[in-house]
Amino acid sequence: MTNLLTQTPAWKELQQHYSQIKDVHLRDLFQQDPQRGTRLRVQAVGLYLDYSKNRITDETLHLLCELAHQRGLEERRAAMFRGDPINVTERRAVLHIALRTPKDTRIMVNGQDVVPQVQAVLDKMAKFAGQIRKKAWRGYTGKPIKNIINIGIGGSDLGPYMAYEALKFYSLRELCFRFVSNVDGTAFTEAVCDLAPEETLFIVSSKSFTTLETMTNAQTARAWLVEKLGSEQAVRQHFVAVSTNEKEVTRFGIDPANMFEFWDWVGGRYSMDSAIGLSLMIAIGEEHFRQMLSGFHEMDEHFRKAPLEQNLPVLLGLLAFWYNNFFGCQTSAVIPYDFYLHRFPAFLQQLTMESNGKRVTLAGEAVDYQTGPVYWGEPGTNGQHSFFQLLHQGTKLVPCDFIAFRKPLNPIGNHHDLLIANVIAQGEALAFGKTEEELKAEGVPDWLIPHRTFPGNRPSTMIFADQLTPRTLGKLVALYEHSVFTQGVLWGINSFDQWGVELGKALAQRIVTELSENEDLSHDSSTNALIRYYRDVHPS
Ligand code: G6Q
Repeated sequence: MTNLLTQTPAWKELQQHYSQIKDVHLRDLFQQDPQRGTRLRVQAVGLYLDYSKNRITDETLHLLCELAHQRGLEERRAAMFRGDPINVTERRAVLHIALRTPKDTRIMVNGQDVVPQVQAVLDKMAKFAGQIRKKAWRGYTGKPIKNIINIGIGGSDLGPYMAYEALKFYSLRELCFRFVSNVDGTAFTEAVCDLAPEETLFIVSSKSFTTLETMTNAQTARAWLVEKLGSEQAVRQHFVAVSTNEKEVTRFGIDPANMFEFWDWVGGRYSMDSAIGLSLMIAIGEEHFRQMLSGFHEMDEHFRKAPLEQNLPVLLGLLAFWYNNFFGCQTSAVIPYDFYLHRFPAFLQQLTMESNGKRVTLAGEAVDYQTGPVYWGEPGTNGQHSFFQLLHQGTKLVPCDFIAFRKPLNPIGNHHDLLIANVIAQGEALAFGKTEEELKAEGVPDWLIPHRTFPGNRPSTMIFADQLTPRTLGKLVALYEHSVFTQGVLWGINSFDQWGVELGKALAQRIVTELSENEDLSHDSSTNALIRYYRDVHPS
């Protein structure tokens, strides 16, 4: 089934359907059906998904669901939940859903129930987080820990960093959290420049414990601490690890008792609810962390059980697919109208693009259709004063997801009304625009009319929830995880490997020695010249 997307009957029907619907305006769709705004929405698991401002009809949805069915979405979903090794290129199960499943479920991997292991690590995390929060964990000089620095990159950084920012409202404010990911020495320098080492804990988060950036930063952190505190003995009280690699953790000098484990069936970008979320648990406490997990689980269950037409992640995935593969949209914007979610677009970029930025099918054949779009975004209302111009009047069609909450966490004056009025207004303006006639009626002079016309018919989806809580965040992340999965199934690709990051890594290893050694260079002329230009100020 993998390479036959464009041969499926539903794809062919969708092509025909697309040619009929592609120029239909949202203004007409809304006029023809006064109930559209309440009919094309789903309220489930505490989220309100309004997808009525998308360029679809009932027929589109029906055909897209049919395509999902013909591409085997239900079977693939069952295979994931069962723990089958669906990450075929790495021969691994894909079981982030096991990280948030209730204690009494059984999920078998290679004949072993993984749920007790997950629960044991959660308990261990909770104990440690509690010790830090209650000041029971002491540093080398006997002082309590005040600063927590997560060292990790990619999946070992973006999730915990995003979630910490998202749930800062619930965090223990007397603790200071920082996230160091970049190998650029500035990242580490700036993170520690105002911190006392005797009050600082480093969490080295790395599934492999071999990642260049993370290990470089971890060694630098270790040297900084040992130099300031004057003893190697200090490492044990100031470093803990989150990893699958006990051997390397021990070699680094971290007590294996202070290693928080996860497993090869948790992909990096799907790991924020594993021990990779240790910094988050210290920040928000065990109870809130567990609430977040239950939010994830609620969405997992909804994804597993709800009919496709009523299934939030499936709908989101189908819409993304529709614009990507039929309207030819190259990008998709995600605009959270909540300042706490300011890292959410960056997190989603990895989740979506590392997962679905693939050019061959599961069977290794080149695809003859587009796969994952570019995701980008910024919080509203800020985006309105920068790139929204292009969304409204540019030549590109960019479907947008808006995320908003009914109740603010920080109610002051009428800020929240203004925020929500803006997000609702943007959806309306994008969909309906402003016509020549309307402008004329307002007395706009003829020469200015083309400049002030908004064509409309620009799609957006609104995800509305009650309030940004740990539980809601869990639901939102799982919503996108399963939307990515749905899209990957439609395209017949492996959403769970990331071979595309390997080549650059290997070349960097080679170039790093060439920068400092004066040996002959055998790259292309541009690469050789760049290396020589750098060597000029760093003679060996
Ligand atoms: C995510 C990727 C990647 C990974 C980082 C860090 O899905 O696998 O972003 O998370 O490369 O890897 P380590 O956790 O092994 O350091």
